[in-house]
Amino acid sequence: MEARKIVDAVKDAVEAVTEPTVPGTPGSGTPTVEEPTTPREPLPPKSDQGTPEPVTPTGFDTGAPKTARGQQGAYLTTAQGARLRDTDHSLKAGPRGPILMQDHHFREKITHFDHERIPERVVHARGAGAHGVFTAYGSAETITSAGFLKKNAETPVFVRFSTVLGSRGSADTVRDTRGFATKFYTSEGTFDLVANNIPVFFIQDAIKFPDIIHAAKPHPDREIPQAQSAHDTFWDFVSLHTEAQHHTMWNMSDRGIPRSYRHMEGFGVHTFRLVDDAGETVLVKFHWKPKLGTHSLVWEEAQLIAGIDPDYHRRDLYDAIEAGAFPEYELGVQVFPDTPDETFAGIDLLDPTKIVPEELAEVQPIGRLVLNRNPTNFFAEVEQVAFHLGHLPPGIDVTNDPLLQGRLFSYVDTQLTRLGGPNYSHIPINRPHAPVNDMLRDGFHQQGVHAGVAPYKPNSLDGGNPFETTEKAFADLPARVAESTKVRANPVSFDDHYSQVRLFWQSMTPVEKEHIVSAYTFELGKCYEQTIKERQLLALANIDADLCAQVAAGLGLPAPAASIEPVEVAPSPALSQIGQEWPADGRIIGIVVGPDGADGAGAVREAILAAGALPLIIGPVGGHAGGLVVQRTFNTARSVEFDAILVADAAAPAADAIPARDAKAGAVATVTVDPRVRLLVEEAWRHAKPVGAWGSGTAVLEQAGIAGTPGVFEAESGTGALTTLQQFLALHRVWERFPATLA
Ligand code: HDE
Repeated sequence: MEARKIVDAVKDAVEAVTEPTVPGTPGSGTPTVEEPTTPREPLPPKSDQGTPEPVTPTGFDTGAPKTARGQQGAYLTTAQGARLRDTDHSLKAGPRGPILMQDHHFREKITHFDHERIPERVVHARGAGAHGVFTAYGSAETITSAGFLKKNAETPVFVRFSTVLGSRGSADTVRDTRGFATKFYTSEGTFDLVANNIPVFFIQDAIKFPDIIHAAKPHPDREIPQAQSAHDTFWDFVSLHTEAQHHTMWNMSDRGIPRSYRHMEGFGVHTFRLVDDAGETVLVKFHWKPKLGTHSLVWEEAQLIAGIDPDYHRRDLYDAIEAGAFPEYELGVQVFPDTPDETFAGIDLLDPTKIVPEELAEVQPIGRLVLNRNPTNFFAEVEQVAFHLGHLPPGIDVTNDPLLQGRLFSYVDTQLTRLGGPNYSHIPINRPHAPVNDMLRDGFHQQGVHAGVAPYKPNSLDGGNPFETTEKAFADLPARVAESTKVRANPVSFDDHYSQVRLFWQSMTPVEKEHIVSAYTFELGKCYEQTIKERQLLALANIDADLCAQVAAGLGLPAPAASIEPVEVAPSPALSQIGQEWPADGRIIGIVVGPDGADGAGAVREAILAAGALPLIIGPVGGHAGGLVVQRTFNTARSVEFDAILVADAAAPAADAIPARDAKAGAVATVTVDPRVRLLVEEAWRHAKPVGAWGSGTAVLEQAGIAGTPGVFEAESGTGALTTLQQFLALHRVWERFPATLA
């Protein structure tokens, strides 16, 4: 498995007794203490990094080496390539004099700097991206003519994950929807699957998008709160516009706080239409299934991480790729007959607030995505990538979903401002890998040097070139449009706002239900207006009386009665995240050692690496502990960084611990264990993570008062502890530690 490859490299590095290669090391070389002054070639990129393919703006392979970008050569130059003697001092009239207007280097440097920022995305501003490859299984060949879905076809991709509400610098682990947008550079034209980690959306008609986003973004007067839905305007809108209730419950569930981008499903949300070689069509919904299973944070953990490591999800993605634990997802489709009513099992396929339960239409796997290269430059790749639902290759088409139809307008429109004009497809990350022969000319930032004199059709001056064709061409399907009257209205079938929310609620396990109740109670508890809370309780009453009663109790309000008769629904177990076993690839395990290391800690570290997970040694201070390199100290470690803790030493207070006052210790600790280590295991325990110990480390479990509880174990040796730990990690968390009260 790929996870092993670089994990092995890490191992080799450790064996060579140099510092271990910890994912996230910034450069590809070891810096010197003195400023280097001898001219030298630039350092190579890090081995985990990739760049967009070197193709021209018109999609041709340039044959240029992939590294021939950005900095080249030993000497600093101006933007025009003239070498520079000095970039540290402006040109002045004497050392104390004013700066001279003549200083063209100063002006070029500062002017360019002044314009380094571009507008952030109005939604999905905060993101992280990676390159990868998509390999088709061939199972979709019978339903689509798309070449990239033919058996074993390999297509380069770029994926951008994102949150929706926050600004570019906001924290990763906020409660929010996540974007999962994939650009497939197919040889028949780029395909963008611009998906979310939640299969339904807040609204049914694109014209409501500014409303939901204005409601969910920070309040316009004070611009708070940042990147979260726990505020009055959000709940004001969703409680009035009740078609938002389904998406909102997904947000309130554990899906709103994923453990990582590697542990997230993705959904195309809308129904798409696939067309085969004979022109026959089917309707489909796209699903991404993560190899590692869907897995979430717990709320307190998410909140702590937002402060301790706001970059948690990006770091996880980049570190996992660098460590060789390549994120993997399977692409699947639910397939429906393309009937005139565009309905399946009574569910309107054009309503983006509805799912089709997997039990009714199985998700059929059609290919595998592996993310295997980090970006080389965030701005050039992750920031400038531009997705659009209209990027469709032959074989994939849209439907009349009114949300989808509006998106077909919005994405191009937004790029015009964000990327400064109509030529954003010429930016390296957006360049198609299919030959481009369009007749789009000129405009800001034109990168193509178009030959010919006749960019119009028909022409004879350029020999009539380029020509229209029906061969492998995108076809606008002759889909039927019902004879109708112009109206501003939705189909009647869109009126049911509650039955599928109830379906979701009833498909949850008791512990998941408990999290949903807490999330509603927390978010509504943060609202100031009583009316808004009461109005949202009315919506909850229409979803489920128990849910409503629990939330109302937490808010100290009476639970209202339902205003509609709740419908009976058949639960969909596929919606739950709990109850299966998953690989533990790339999970992070902290190993607490003492000043001299600990018996068996080195062997456990190696065994964890060999299993494709990431061990981090936590020692009293930096440097070495026994033969081990300390990667986190008692001072720098915090439980939320780890999926599990192994304690190999009794962890006496380190020199810098102030047991009675250490801010991280909370209450005064009984002092034979370092207060920060005690906090580490206590928090891991609160967050339902496995905690194991061997040797003198078992004393820490005793002192933390958690010994003997579910998921807390003592072992004879380090390797014994690891075996038990793996069983717990496969289940993601130790939920039985906290018996759920809800049935
Ligand atoms: Fe988007 N959305 N969206 N959206 N969306 C944007 O495009 C929009 C919707 C999604 O990583 C914007 O380039 C409208 C659903 C993702 O670059 C903008 C409507 C789904 C991303 C836009 C929707 C999405 C965006 C902002 C209602 C899930 C991030 C910047 C009709 C299926 C892409 C940009 C990236 C980004 C408009 C609804 C997913 C403004 C009008 C439903 C993953 O064009």
